[in-house]
Amino acid sequence: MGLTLTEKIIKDHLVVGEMVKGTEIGIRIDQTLTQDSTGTMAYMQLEAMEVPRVKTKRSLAYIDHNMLQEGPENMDDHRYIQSVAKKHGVYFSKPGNGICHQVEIERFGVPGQTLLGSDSHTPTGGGIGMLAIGAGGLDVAVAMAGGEYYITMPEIVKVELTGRLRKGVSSKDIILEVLRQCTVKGGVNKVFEYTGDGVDTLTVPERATITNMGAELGATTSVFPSDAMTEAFLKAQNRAEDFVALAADADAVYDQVVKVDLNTLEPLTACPHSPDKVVKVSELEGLKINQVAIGSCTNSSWLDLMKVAAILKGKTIAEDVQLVIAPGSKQVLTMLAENGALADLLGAGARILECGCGPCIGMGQAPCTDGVSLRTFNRNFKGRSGTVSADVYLLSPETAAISAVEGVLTNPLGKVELPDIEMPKAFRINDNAVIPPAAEGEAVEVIKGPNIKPFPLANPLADQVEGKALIVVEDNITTDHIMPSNAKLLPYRSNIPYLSDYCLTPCDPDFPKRAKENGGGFIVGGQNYGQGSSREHAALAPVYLGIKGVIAKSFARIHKNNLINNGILPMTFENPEDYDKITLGDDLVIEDAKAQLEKGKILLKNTTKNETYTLDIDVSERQKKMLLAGGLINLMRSGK
Ligand code: MIC
Ligand code: SF4
Repeated sequence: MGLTLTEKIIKDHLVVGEMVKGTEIGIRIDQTLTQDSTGTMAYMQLEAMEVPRVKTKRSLAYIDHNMLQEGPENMDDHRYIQSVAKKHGVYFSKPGNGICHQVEIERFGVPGQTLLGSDSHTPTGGGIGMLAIGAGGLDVAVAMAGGEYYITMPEIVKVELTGRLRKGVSSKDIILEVLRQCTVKGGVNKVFEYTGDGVDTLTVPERATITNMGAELGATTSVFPSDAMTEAFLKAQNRAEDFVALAADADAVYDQVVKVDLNTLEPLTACPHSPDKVVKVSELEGLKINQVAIGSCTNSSWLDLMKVAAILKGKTIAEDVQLVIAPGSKQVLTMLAENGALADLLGAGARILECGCGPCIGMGQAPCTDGVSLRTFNRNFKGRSGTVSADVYLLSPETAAISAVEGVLTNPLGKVELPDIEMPKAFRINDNAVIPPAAEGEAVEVIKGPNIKPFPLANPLADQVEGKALIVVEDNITTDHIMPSNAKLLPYRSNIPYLSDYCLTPCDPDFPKRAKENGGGFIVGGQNYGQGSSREHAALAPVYLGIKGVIAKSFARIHKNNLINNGILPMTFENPEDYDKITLGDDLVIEDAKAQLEKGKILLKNTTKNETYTLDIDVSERQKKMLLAGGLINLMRSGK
């Protein structure tokens, strides 16, 4: 029986367990990446492990999120990350060099290697044939220290692309179609592997758009084969030596099949407030808009912005529309400047932002009150743009650009005449914003600003775990709800005590106060609790507030791991109807918690209602040890 591409890469990296679906396996990690808003915690955790030099083939620290420097906090974080990277053997990508995932594809991604990143969109690397996975900072710190990364051996979904996209339809529409079919919880513990003759027609940056937004499926990752397109891209990046041909065997067996016919695919958009609320652009055509934002790690490549420039050339954006564009990298922006496309963007009235995440994470450019914002990004959760009343639609660069001109949501099919844009034979290469680590790290001084506070640690698991239900929330709660991020809060990513006062406040402004007054307790959630960002802060802030367990109908993968790594019990209802029986303020008790954890079944007593619910705690033996010790760092310190 043949192997899928995913299985081949896993087989090459397997260090613990066997490739049996649904069981826990440990894989060796070749490369890691961090970004600034998760990086400070990850490097503090690495420091706590007392490992002098990273043991990966390459580790990179990018600065791309916290770039609005209103006070000293963000640059203090940059300085800390730069110094700690230099000391411990990590390459440092300076602010302005670009968004981590875009730069990784351009300059560092190697087909067939594994990449672990403290950012949920790390799977972007699947566009160049890597097995690239997003994780919490602590897992990335462990990988830097040479430890394996644990995943559930995934089911493999075959996504069969047939035909060729029409002009005006783009790879963003492909991933929106997959999201429409599979939803934001359809990918948990699955890898989406792209096959079919349609794959041959897609360039690496187009593939990267798809693997990037595969994160919104909740998938472990997504991957494309490494083929002639990959080779051409690597050659053009002057990295021909990194190429290796990779594909699934012809007789590979898949667990699920998803089909997309590129010939008939139409421009699509994800409506507020979820990336899977996908409809055809034609169904909403004419919707009045206020803002268009082009960029993010999904759609900020040279090819994307060349298409935008071609649409905007010689035109003027509509009077009532603001258009902002954040190019994905210094390479992209330099090439647009050199070939004149930048002048076309500026000529049409676009505001050019620096190369970084910017508006995608609410770092500026918040829309107006009740504003309609069209974005080429990957997430449109309520409030993420910085304006709670705004409606954000996710769509392709082509749809965004033509709509900016028309002032209303416009279907690019038939409306735009795009020229043939050929991929460059040679990209503009200048890696002078990537600072290599010191040859000898000992002498390097790590500089920590006053806003950088130690991360909290949970207590070892008690025999009796008790507390109130401090909040009861609905399905699909994101880590943006649990630990909101915006221009005001991002500067405090290194300061959990400060951030904890905002924990879950989009759901209930009184939650932090209530948690503190009661000395901690439980969170009760619905399906897919913790989807979205990998931010470990969504576990660290609850640790600081004394949260002992989260009881949900189901969990998103990265957040569940973050809870376990930090000593919070992730429990699911055996009987989902029990969710409805718990009300805010109920007193909950787990007796004999250690023994119950061992069994993997927990009886939760609701002493207010005099009821008992059966909960599952689906964790491996390795994870049980962490939960008993109060998290991974405590476990390591105890030497067990
Ligand atoms: C995001 O897109 O939500 C982020 C900001 O990149 C996060 C990381 C973070 O919260 O710092 C992610 O995707 O993991
Ligand atoms: Fe940055 Fe947005 Fe990509 Fe997250 S999704 S890495 S905030 S560009």
